[in-house]
Amino acid sequence: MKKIYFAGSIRGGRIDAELYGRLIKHMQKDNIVLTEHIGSPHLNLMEQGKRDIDIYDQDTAWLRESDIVIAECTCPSLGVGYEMAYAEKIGKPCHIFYDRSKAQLSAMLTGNPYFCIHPYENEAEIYDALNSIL
Ligand code: 6IA
Repeated sequence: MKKIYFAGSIRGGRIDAELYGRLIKHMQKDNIVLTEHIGSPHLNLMEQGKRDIDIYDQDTAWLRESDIVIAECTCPSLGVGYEMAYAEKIGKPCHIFYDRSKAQLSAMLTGNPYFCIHPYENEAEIYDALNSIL
């Protein structure tokens, strides 16, 4: 049972929110996902009233608490990019998934051998990879 920090786009765009939800559900079968709100369809409403400083403090605390960081990076997000660099800085294992038919990942991630990058073409490949990682 691992504590997982799952990262996915919020203000960068919610086009893949349903995918995040399915991935989180899958990982929650045998693990704890600290960031399960990332998959919520009601995030816009939930976001109201939360101060950015509190979001930052909570998320960086969760990053430090986590055993592993998993990111879905098909939809580009500055926040997710920041979290990847933060995870590297504190030495957390970091796995990055993206749909190679829809996106080109930043060279700042693909060019850094620290990250385990998983380009995929269909969703089933993500579950196979997650099963062997976790
Ligand atoms: O730049 P972005 O907003 O796309 O950054 C997304 C990333 O930053 C995610 O991986 C999150 O971990 C983190 N993040 C950004 N906004 C929030 C947030 N908003 N809550 C938690 N993490 C966030 C409030 C929603 C909440 C009340 C459910």
